[in-house]
Amino acid sequence: MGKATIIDDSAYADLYSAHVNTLTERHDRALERAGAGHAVIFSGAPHGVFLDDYNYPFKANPHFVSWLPLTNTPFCYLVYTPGEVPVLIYYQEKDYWHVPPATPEGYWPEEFDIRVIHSMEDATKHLPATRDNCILIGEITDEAQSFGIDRVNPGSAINMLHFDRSVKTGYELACMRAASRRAVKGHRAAEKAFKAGKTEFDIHLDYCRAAGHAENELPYGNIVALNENGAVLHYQHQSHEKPEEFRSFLIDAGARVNGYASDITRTYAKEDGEFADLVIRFDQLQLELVAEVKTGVDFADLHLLCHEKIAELLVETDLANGSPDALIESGVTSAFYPHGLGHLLGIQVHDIGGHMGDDTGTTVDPPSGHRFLRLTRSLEDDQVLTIEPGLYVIDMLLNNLSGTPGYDMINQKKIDWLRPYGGIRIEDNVRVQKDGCENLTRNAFEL
Ligand SMILES: [Mn+2]
Repeated sequence: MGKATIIDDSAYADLYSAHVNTLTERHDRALERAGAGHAVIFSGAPHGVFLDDYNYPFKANPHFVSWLPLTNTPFCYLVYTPGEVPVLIYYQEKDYWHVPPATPEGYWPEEFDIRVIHSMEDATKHLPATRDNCILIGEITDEAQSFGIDRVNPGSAINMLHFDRSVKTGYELACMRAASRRAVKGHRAAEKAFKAGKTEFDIHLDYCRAAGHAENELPYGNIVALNENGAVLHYQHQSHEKPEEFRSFLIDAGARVNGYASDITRTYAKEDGEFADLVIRFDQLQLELVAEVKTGVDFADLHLLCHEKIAELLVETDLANGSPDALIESGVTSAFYPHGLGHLLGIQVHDIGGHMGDDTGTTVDPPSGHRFLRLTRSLEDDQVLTIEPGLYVIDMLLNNLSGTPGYDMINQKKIDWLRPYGGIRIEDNVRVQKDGCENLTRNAFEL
């Protein structure tokens, strides 16, 4: 991502140095556990398209981005040695086909000893001489890029870094608040475009323009779904066709600031009426779940609480009948709500480490019957995660209930009413605190 005009860098300068200190402590511990003296973190290499001379959009190594707000600089190396200023080997290709990476500037360069190189082979001069005392962190597809370092991504160090990364520094929180604000500009434009009767494709373009993102800079492909399309969880098209009737609109779209993502979903009704009321009711349900977020809560329990709330809502709206327990055990709630309540968020949209039990690499599986739950950890201060309950008419899953006790609990007539609206999902990004949480997304919408 280039420098965005809507972001004021001065806000980060005061926080960045403390962020680097936290990374320093985390890498000291990781190196100690790995029994190594240096961490060499590779920014990544572009991936070429089969039988073509183009590359896929570049995605930087998240370990590299955690140190530096550089999301578009391939073939760079960050060398960390405990007690020393980290060295950035900065590859500025001499290239007249492309614009080479800019000369380092902004709030971050003063934290590093920057060595600009113009040819990749020159990286070797700046790497620690004792390669067997190094670990390499990154995706290495060409042996030449490892410069003779044999220990690549050792679990002893990587697990610790992944586990720690869920807890955000003040700098990261500032970036993520800004990422929510940036996405909200897009969401407002998208809502307006929906109300004006635009196609999914045009709503998508309005979103990108307002968020100030080219498509490749988005943290994930926008989900822009009118009517029935809202029932497809990862609906991947943006139709150029105008539907005959506009009933509902589900948009799941985020933004990035300094490499940190937001991930926000909203659902709108075109007109007042029963579906609009259901969206309001669902918004309350989502806020009830957000209110449960605080330090020490087991996220898997929160996901199960969401199923209880969905069960109550199904009965209240006449979509199904039965006790909450019966609706959950028979798989009815899972048919209407077949994904997890949320996930860790950060540099990656589904940030790594959601199933980790501790920093050694043990994992905690989701509860049985809930294999899509991406977060099973006990919540800690300053973790950032999403809360995103959903309710959809997915005929494939409802039909699977056929021949089971659950089938008699669902009300086909009411489901027929809801089907043309697709579904509802409401997703906020929240920061865990001792006695509650900071809702980055709602705060951004209130501005
Ligand atoms: Mn999400």
